[in-house]
Parts: sequence; structure tokens; C-alpha cells
Amino acid sequence: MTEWLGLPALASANGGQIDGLIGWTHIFMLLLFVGWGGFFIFALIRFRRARNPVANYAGVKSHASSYLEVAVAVVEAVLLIGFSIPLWAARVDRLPPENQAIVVQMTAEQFAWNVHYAGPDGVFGRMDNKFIDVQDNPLGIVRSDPASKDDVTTINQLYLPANRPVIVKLRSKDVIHSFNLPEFRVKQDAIPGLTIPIWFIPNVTTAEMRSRTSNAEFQYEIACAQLCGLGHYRMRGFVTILSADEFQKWMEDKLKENADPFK
Ligand SMILES: [Cu+2]
Repeated sequence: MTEWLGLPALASANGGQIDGLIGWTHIFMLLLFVGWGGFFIFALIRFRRARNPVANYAGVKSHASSYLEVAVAVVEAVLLIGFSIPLWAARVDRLPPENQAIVVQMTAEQFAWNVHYAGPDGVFGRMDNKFIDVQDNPLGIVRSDPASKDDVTTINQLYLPANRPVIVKLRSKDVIHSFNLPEFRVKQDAIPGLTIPIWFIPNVTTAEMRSRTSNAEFQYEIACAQLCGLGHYRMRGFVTILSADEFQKWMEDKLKENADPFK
């Protein structure tokens, strides 16, 4: 219904609502543009100098323009109160329960995305800045913490299962970045000092999207949507949506890799 907007292909269960809101906003704004534009042209002709050589000190008596303005305000209030605020509340306030979701910590830094999974125990290992090592431990995970033993980390590669809520806990190590997944209609700033949760339900696997777009190289991307420094242009990650089984397998492979001291 919103193809005319030319948005990227939709790949999340919740994105349709956002597209709908964007569509309605465009329609209302188009109506406003045409309405006010028409009124402007009417005023130019109606009050032209040739017809009104002397200024009219009494001015307009009719209340038509006041009613019009009230109507515009009502439409805008409906957009805001009827659509935007409930959608915002649903997307931001009501997170799905963590035990039914896959929870990922995403830490932005100049200029990469650090992805952190809790592993089978579901508990993230502690992090401490004094253990940060740019090469080996960019998140400063405390290796002596038993909860960190099965943690899985990747850089710029976010793997997720399809059709399950994903909660991303967004952090930043340095400046403000913005986590943008265009196909999932997700965009949230990462603010240093804050952990901001966002959630979405991806419902089209990478393989499905590849066949749908007949592009064998199709990749979902993570874009940084805030100019965050000189390397901003290369702050680009990838999202791979797998089926539940494939994701399970990927996670097991990662755990094996972690356990292998000669990796
Ligand atoms: Cu950035």
C-alpha cells in the first residue's frame, strides 16, 4: 500500500505500521500543500491591485479561514494523538519479555558495531573498561566472570533468527552514533553513558530476500545514521537473518570457535 513512497523493501513485522504512518503523513501534507497553495493563488487573484485600488481597512469578515485553520489543527492532532503517540508507545515502551526474545548488546564505537550475545546461559558477562583491548577485547568483557564464558561477540556482523522478537540494547563507547536498519524500520541513536533498548521482529530471512530481489548478493545493512567522525562512511555492518535452526547452528559453531584455543 505504501510502495509509492519508494522505501527500502520491508523485512520486519512491525515496519508496516511505521510505513502506514509515513504514508498518511505524506497524504495529509500533500492535502495541506494543495489547500494552502490554492488559497494563496485565490488570494493573489481576489485581492489583486487592479480590483482593489484602495486598501480595505475593514478586512475580511467571514470566519472561513479560522474554520480551515481549526480543521488543519484537528488533522494534525489526529496524526499525533491517534497515530504517532500510540505507535511510539508500542514501539518504545512495551518491550517483549526477554525470555521470549533474543537479546543482543550492540555497542557502537568509532567506527564499528560490536555485537555481544549472552550465549546459552542468557547472562551477559560483566564488562569493565580496564579490560578493553582494541584487538582482543573491544568491549572489555571480564573473562574471569563465569557468565562471560559462553558469551559470543562479533564485529559488524549481526546474526538473528527470523520471526522472533529481537531486543537490541544499544550503547556507545565514544560519541553519538545512530543504529539504522532500513529494511526493519529501526533507527535509534546510541548515546554514550546510556543503554537504550529497542526491539523489532525480522520476518524475512536473508535467503528469502535474495530470491525476492533476484540479487544473490543482497545483504541487510547496519548504517550509522549520525555523522560520528572522519570514518563515519565506513561504519557499516551487516545483518543476516537466518531460520531458527540455522541460527541455532550458527550460535553453536560460534561457541565451538570460542572453546577452541587454537582458533
Ligand atoms: Cu557512527
